[in-house]
Amino acid sequence: MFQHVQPYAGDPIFALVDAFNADARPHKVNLSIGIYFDEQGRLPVLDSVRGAEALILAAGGAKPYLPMEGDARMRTEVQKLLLGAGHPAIAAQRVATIQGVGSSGGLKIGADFLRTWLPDSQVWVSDPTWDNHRSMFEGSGFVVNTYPYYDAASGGVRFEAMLQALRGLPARSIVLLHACCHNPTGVDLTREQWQALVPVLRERELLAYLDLAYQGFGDGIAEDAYAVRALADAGLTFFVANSFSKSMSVYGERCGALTAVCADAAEAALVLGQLRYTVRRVYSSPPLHAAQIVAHVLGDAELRGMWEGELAAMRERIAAMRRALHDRLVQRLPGRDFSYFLTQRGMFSYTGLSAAQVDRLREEHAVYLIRSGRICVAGLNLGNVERVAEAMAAVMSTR
Ligand code: KET
Repeated sequence: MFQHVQPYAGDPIFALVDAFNADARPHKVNLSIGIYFDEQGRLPVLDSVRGAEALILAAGGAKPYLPMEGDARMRTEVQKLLLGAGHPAIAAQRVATIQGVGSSGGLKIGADFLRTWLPDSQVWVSDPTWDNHRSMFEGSGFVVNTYPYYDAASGGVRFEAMLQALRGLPARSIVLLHACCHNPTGVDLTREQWQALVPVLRERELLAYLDLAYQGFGDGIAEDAYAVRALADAGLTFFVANSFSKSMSVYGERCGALTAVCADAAEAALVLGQLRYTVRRVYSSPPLHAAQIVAHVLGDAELRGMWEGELAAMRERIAAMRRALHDRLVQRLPGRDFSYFLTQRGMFSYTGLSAAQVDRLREEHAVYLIRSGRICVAGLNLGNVERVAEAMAAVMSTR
């Protein structure tokens, strides 16, 4: 029956984590997967999340099904977090949100919905992007193309080439955009560039699909939602999948959502209906615990304040690690430009290391990163940054 099934080579990110876990060298360093580790190298449990879980337990712990679209309080809080409380799009009821199974679940439900309702469209992702974007949209039956994004020469965005590519797309093309903290490069559009993108999206009738997986890890909660708010302010119709995996350190709980900002309330109701139906056909309804955590952390004033402080601390520690790695590399390899570590945003940095250099880092130095040269800066701490800088300098100086 299944002898024709093709072997699965494994996911490059998860496979690297497995290899790291199996590595017996005590000095090994994990800079692979996008997970925030604290200064002690531990996966933190936030006090705000512990507080939410205490409230959930105290409430008695009944476990009913959630509706297909998820928990109402969670969905309302997500809209306020993305758009800002009191955004006119929310008041106009032109925003439809479903709870996801992580942001991946939201992305995928959105992809299935779009495949049904925009069957002639193709998808365009940044070059490069998170590998799973392509897999997910191809899995939904889309042809996935790339638009120019990262400029290796300058370490910036090829913005003119990007705009030109988008200007040439057919109407209703789906354009996947990283709202902040671009994965894998750490290089984001500026506010001016987002504003320059808006008329192109509108005039070419493109559907922006924002991925907001790292809200709060760039410059702040509201700051990192700039793109979402800019598109909503401009009256565009667009999708945004957002994640709490990183921002609340709740990876395995699968906390996330999908939001469609629509033209008006009637359209939002239609979209919500079909998103619910898509959910019903795939996994029926989302996880209860995830919804309750997010609803409490965002909605209870005390927990919210606590969370904002904890998120700021994570953001600041990552920024400090960027500086620490930068300074140590500059010391070791004077004359080279490492300023990209300081200007890139979020958990990731694109180091420019070749796949061969990445292999040497892993094999000779027990430093694990993705073969694209992406490092997860949140895996650095004061106990390992020296060693990582030394190892990087060693492989960089023998190109
Ligand atoms: N979008 C982006 C851009 C992203 O980097 C991730 C995860 C997700 C969505 C999925 O998040 P979640 O809400 O947990 O479903 N990225 C890291 C982990 C992974 O590959 O799954 C990573 O790039 O390492």
